Amino acid sequence: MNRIDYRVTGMSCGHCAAAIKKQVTAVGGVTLVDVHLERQTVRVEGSGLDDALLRAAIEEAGYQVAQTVDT
Ligand SMILES: [Cu+2]
Repeated sequence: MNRIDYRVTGMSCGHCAAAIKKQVTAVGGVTLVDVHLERQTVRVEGSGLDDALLRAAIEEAGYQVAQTVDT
């Protein structure tokens, strides 16, 4: 199992969180998506996670991935 944390800019409410969750959950291998609005982070857990696909999914939802957060 992998875990990747992204810093995502532009998320402001539950609708933003839901939009990101919907897109990212559709990426292969993803088992958990946890959006933290105050920290502006998105945590993704799963197996065989593809960083490029996850970033694309977040951008497709309409948000910018600023960086990956070291944990
Ligand atoms: Cu919103």
